[in-house]
Amino acid sequence: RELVFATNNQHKTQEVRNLLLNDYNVLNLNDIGCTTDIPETGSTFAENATLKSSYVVEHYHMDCFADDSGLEVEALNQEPGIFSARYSGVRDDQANLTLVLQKMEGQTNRKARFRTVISLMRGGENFLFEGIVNGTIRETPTGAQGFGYDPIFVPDGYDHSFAEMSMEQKNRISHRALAMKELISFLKEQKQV
Ligand code: ITT
Repeated sequence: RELVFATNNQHKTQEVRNLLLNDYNVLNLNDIGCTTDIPETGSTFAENATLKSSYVVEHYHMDCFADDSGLEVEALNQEPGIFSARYSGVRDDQANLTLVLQKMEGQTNRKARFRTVISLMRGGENFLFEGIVNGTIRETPTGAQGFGYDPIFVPDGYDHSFAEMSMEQKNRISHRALAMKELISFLKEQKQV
């Protein structure tokens, strides 16, 4: 069975493929020949996830799901939030992460969370799933795995940043994994109907 995941992000694709391994063959935008950078003009994760999933339904007539996610830092009024991919003005993980660290200099409240909202378009209906992981922002980046803000995010209850964890470890606790868990149980439930 195949499931379309409306993303251009290779890291997201890998994480999600790993989670759906036994159930679905996951096709991303590249795999279905879509080279558009789908405009994310919404003001919430849910709106942006829905814009991405709806684009595929409209142009490719395929059911699909999309993930919109980001880092919310308490001391920065929940920024970068929906602007996570281009916080520094450009799509550059290193520059974005550096900007967060700069803004957090001298800040004692280091609480943050990662949030993912997934929009699943099925038979013209939109279903939303959310995953959140709480943690703190490191003073300096550590680790080389993962992507985005992983080197500066330490999930609560752990001493290591997401970038110091294997994909399997991150997939046991991450915001994306939690949202995917909801999506997977929804898909399983639906099959019984
Ligand atoms: P698609 O829209 O094509 O899926 P994207 O990278 O543009 O890919 P988003 O619009 O959802 O994805 O932006 C999310 C940004 O938030 C992403 O570029 C990272 O900088 C950050 N981010 C999201 N999930 C993350 C994770 O698990 N670890 C680290 N950073 C993450």
